[in-house]
Amino acid sequence: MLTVYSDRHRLRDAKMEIHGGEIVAPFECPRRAEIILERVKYVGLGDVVEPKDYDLDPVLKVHDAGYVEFLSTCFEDWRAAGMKGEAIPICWPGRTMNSPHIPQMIEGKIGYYALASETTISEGTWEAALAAKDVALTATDHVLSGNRSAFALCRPPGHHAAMDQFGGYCFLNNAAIAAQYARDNGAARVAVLDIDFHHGNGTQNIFSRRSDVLFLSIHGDPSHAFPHFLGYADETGEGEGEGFTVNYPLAPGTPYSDWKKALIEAGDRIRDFAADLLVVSIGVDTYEGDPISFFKLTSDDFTDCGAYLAGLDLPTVFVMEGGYAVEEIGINTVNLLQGFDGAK
Ligand code: OKP
Ligand code: ZN
Repeated sequence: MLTVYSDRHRLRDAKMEIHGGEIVAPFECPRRAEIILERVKYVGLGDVVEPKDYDLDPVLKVHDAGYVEFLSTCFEDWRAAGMKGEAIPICWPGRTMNSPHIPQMIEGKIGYYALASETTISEGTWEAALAAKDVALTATDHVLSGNRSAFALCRPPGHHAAMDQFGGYCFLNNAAIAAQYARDNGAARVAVLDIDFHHGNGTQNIFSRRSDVLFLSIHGDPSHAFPHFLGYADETGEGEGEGFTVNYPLAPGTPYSDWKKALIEAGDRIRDFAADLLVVSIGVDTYEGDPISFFKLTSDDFTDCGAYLAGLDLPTVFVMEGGYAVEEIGINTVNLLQGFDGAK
């Protein structure tokens, strides 16, 4: 399988995250992508190529223009306002303050465009997010031109990024950008299967009113896990998109045997939908050793998962999302991709 990788991901190198009431070094760190790349090369998964450059058009198909403008200027605006550290939201238009007004002052503006406060916007974050989008689009073009699969080694991840909100380590929604690009370049029906431990609230937000993109997510029950407010089984899509959002929230301690039942149900839904192309938001924070998650998948389970996905027999774009057991992230991710390749 081809891997698309850019070392511009290193430009996303935040110094802080708020976690457990403390300021800690971010779980989502450059080393994650380096270790995955090392493993790709070590096992000889396939060629590794640089991304091509794409403009903002595919981004603006799924994200709000004001949001994209905000992301591109946030860090300089923050510094211009005299702030010393990384840009971080501390105040939101919460449930009792919903308003269409967008503040001009950066502290208000960042709150308007944020859905969580663990994630800072640091110098270089926007450039890294742009590169991640190029990685996802290059992998998608590879599959649209007739190849069976490609691996977009994206960093930072994307699936929590909504039409106009960042958070959960995500800024641009790489998987949604890829799915929309596939729609605009020959695929009439696209399925996005999100197997990261966390619910893909951003991808759901972007496609919830659409019947041409089926979104499915298997994740930690939001009553016990981030993103806390979305990912329940009763979210099934809205309007024309009713029936095209499918959520599988699973309990703390879920082992692979139960996780796979949800995977098989999701696979059946993808078959019924008759997708032309599959985007997999691949997170390996479902691993038993993940420091911020609560499923019990083993390294070998990822191989089995990859083999199952190959059985869906669809052109498939893998888009990297989470996974925070950094020493094992390469083995777990590449096991899944090798499982897919080995099953063909
Ligand atoms: C991003 B991805 C830890 C709570 C979790 C955000 C998690 C974002 C995960 N203090 N905070 O889906 O892997
Ligand atoms: Zn995750």
